[in-house]
Amino acid sequence: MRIDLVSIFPEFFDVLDLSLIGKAQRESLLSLHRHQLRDFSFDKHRSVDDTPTGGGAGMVMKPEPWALALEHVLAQRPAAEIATAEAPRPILIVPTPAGELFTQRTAEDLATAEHLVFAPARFEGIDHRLLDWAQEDFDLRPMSIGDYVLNGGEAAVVVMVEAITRLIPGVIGNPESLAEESHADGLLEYPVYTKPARWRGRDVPEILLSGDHARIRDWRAEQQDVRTRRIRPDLWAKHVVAQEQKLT
Ligand code: 6GU
Repeated sequence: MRIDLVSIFPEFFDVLDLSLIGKAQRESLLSLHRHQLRDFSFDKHRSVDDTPTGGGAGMVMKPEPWALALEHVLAQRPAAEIATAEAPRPILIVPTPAGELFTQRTAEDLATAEHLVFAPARFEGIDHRLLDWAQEDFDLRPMSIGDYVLNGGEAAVVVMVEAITRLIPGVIGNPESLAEESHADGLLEYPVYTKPARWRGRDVPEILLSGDHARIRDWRAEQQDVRTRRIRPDLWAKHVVAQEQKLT
């Protein structure tokens, strides 16, 4: 997978060189390319923002530096990837609290893509005409990571890139851990324990020491249900509907 990150703070993405995502890059499972948006602004101050047309608070990102940066990204693609009729278009993810909610399902879907481009904005957002323009060459996906406001899209990009890339085959050492974690099956994960069996007067649930794998599996499933009902009634309601649909 190729990922391009365009931002006025490309250093923000240095964290993606750490740990498993860094290793995935060194193993060529993933290639990350950072771009400084200001390199595509050609006025004296390399400015990328201007006042909002129609008035109002804050500043709006100008469309032209974004268009030049995205054209640069398109031109950099290896020849084999450049759109022949069947080749999939790059997906352009624009982080915004006004976007579609990014979930584990979104991450699973995007993990199969060849080429993702992230365009995190600062200020009040990007001139809307840029988004119309970009649809000629990209599959446009405005995305929010939750119902709260960040100062800019960069932190959201780090979240999305981590959630997506860990699903690329080979990035996580033990793929079984992906199947068992929270949200994989629409429920929260069961509680986990390690040695010693008694720690500061607290015991591991006895069943986990029983060696009875069928009962352990049932206990864990029940813990998932109990937790999800209590902590995330919204997820539980969806789960119940999905189970009913499976039965009919
Ligand atoms: Cl994707 N961007 C910004 N700026 N704020 C957000 C967000 C994204 N998702 C939730 N809040």
